[in-house]
Amino acid sequence: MADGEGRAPVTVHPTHAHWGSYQVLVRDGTVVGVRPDPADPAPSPVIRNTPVAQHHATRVARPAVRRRWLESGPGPDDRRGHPDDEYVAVDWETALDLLAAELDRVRREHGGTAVYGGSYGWASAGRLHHSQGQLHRFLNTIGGYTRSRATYSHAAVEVLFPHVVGPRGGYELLRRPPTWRAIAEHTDLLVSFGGLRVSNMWTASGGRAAHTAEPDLRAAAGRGVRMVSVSPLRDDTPADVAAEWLPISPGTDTAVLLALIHTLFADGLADTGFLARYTVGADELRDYVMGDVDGVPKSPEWAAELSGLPADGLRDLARRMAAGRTLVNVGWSVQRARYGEQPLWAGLALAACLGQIGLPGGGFATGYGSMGSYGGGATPEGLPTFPQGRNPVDSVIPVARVTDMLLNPGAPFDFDGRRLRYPDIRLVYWSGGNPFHHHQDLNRLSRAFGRPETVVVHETHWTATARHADIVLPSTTALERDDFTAGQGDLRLRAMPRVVAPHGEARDEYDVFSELAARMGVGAEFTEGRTSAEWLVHLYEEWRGRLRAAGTEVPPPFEEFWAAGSIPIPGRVEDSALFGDFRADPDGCPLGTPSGRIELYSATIAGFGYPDCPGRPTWLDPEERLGSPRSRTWPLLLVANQPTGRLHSQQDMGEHSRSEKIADRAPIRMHPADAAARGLADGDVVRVANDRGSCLAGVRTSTDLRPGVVQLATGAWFDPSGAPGLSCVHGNPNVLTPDAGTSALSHGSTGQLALVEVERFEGTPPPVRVFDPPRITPAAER
Ligand SMILES: Nc1nc2c(c(=O)[nH]1)N[C@H]1C(S)=C(S)[C@@H](COP(=O)(O)OP(=O)(O)OC[C@H]3O[C@@H](n4cnc5c(=O)[nH]c(N)nc54)[C@H](O)[C@@H]3O)O[C@H]1N2
Ligand SMILES: Nc1nc2c(c(=O)[nH]1)N[C@H]1C(S)=C(S)[C@@H](COP(=O)(O)OP(=O)(O)OC[C@H]3O[C@@H](n4cnc5c(=O)[nH]c(N)nc54)[C@H](O)[C@@H]3O)O[C@H]1N2
Ligand SMILES: [Mo]
Repeated sequence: MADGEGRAPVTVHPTHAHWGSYQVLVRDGTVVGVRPDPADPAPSPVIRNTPVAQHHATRVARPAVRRRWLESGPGPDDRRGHPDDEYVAVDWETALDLLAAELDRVRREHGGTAVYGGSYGWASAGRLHHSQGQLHRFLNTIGGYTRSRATYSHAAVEVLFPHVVGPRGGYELLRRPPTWRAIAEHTDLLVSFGGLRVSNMWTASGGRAAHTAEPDLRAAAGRGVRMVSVSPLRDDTPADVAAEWLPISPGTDTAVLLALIHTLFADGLADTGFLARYTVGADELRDYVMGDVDGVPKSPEWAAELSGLPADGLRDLARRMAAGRTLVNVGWSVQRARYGEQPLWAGLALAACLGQIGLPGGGFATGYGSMGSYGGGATPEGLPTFPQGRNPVDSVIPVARVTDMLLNPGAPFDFDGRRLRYPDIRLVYWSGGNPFHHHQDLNRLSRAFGRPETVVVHETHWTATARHADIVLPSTTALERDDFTAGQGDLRLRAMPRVVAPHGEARDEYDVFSELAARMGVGAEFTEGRTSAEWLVHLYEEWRGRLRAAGTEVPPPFEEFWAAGSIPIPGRVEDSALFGDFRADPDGCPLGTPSGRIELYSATIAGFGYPDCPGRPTWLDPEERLGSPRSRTWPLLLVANQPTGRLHSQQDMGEHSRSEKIADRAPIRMHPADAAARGLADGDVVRVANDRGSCLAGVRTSTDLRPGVVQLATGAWFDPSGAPGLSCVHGNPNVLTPDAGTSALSHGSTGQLALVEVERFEGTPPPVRVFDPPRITPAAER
């Protein structure tokens, strides 16, 4: 109905994102507001970002080509990403002709290996229009590409655990841990390294029909589960839930875990029966922990020096862990640091010494508090999935080695027992990710992006990554197309009907790739003759067929699902024990490790001979920690964790995200004592710096941090438009973080921790310019 002023009526539309299901209010084709889904028990405030982001000036409205590339042709160019660089708007025909010809040139002259199509990133929810799936299928169809392996989230989990609990065990650790309800029922003590961060549980890949994790966490606490939060930030776990806060010095979890093991052995509390029956390497572990190997007992006193946690408290904690049903959780953040494999392996070893692996609500897990889906059940029969085809090119890098790859073509490197070489990349293709959000040492990444001959980016918005591209193609947002979504372990499959018309000339990736494929002579292979509407039905029906074959309850036909808006996902399971079958019958259900058991010592890993990842859990002293030699120059330890204002860098211009900023800058939290020592107060604009770069940020003091630790979450759009010597005026912590892998085993990202110094910024801070679009000339004026 029109309102009294004769304006068009507001309509209400359900939609679904990685941050949850919600309703979008639309008037006259414009998103004017949002409302939480009335059925969501714990909606995320992040939904408030959508109205501004959907129609923001930084939306990519038309295809655009960098003027220098257009005029000089492909080639290395150090000016990529320069804030004053200029683009020329072109029509779709021109853009697609240029791109098809360039892709064809590169594949003919250099082969598919020369195309980097890893394109890591979260993009938007949706089973069909998921950017990576679209791009990978397209690149496979035209001859293949260099791909990336594993994730920024938990690469060390993905590479280490197949060695120590077997491939299936590694998969189940991520996908089928005890549910929150099993914890409520069975667990006495949940000790979480990295806390149980409620804002992180807003998020799940593909979203979740309802935010169940926080209510389930509170219910578990209400039923008497005691929670110990080992973390530099008090508010990583809600105050009413955390029984105790152990304010650990970041980067020292392995020392603490080894000390807990030390106490179990020293007090005769280690479950030697379990160790003998279910593990190999317990003697090696014991000798190392007790100091027989290097003369250093890994005692609570030893760990207290490193971690800043009192030795008596650690000893007491180990005894309490042995006294009841205990679940050890190592959050993903803890492995996103140098030697990140070690706290995972040490956490598993601690749980093995407690002898509770395979018991309901006990043992080891990795991911509570990191993702809303973790502990929310599993969907073992899978979800409808867009097929990506086969990549004929056998060229791969660990995902976080992208800068190394671009800077060092041909250089050898070690990775999970293999010796590989970096390919010589001529064309970088990104769709649905923002490396200038997610990668470390952004100044180095920016130099690396100067090396390829061509950079192609599909984006909804003019991110810093789009501003490093030669060809930028405008993508629809999830609100502008028909799709459906569900996350791992989700409760319901949910339709995502289009809410508004595409912005400007934005197109669905599927349509763009269909046209490119046609130009390159493989149109029919890419589309298989289907429109995107037909693909939706096809994916759904194929999934139905799979469920039918598995003997699971069969969901209704597509039309019924689409009309209903959502349907329950059949075949969900809610487990209470991980490794329960192995515990019941270790010989009949061995793990897929060489020994068939849990490997506390791995001859395979030892055989790789990596100094940064030996054959058993080991304390290796990282550079980026308080008290290290490097900390004499850069005395504060920055925690660069996930933002509360948004998902990563997405919708950073939105209302909720901007409401957290201080003087337009990302907030940096500091202990009042650290602020006072530098003459700083709340609201001050500061320069955060180390030898890799510097950024501006706004001070917020808080006693919720361990002194010496400062916190600047990720996701402020990288803005290099300030004065020389200032890498980012907006507050992106990745100008400060180290571009080093966890180890040669998994090469995971180490973006969580970086030593820095903080000082007042004198004078008027340069304005944030990244929320203005770049300079774009209409084609006619070229
Ligand atoms: N320092 C530090 N760095 C970190 C981390 C950390 O802990 N510390 N965490 C890391 C982790 S765990 C992760 S997962 C990464 C996340 O890094 P990313 O996943 O790269 O971050 P996003 O901001 O989600 O990037 C997604 C991009 O896709 C775009 N997009 C959305 N929908 C579409 C679409 O339909 N089509 C196209 N073409 N584009 C679309 C968005 O505009 C956005 O720019 O960051 C990592 N970086
Ligand atoms: N709102 C929101 N939710 C998200 C995301 C988002 O961008 N926004 N991103 C999602 C993604 S892709 C992922 S992978 C997950 C990541 O999930 P996590 O990796 O668990 O998340 P973080 O927020 O990076 O880290 C959690 C906490 O670990 C603590 N920590 C840091 N270093 C150490 C350490 O050395 N030792 C200990 N004990 N604690 C430490 C920090 O205080 C930090 O707040 O989050 C997901 N959830
Ligand atoms: Mo992640």
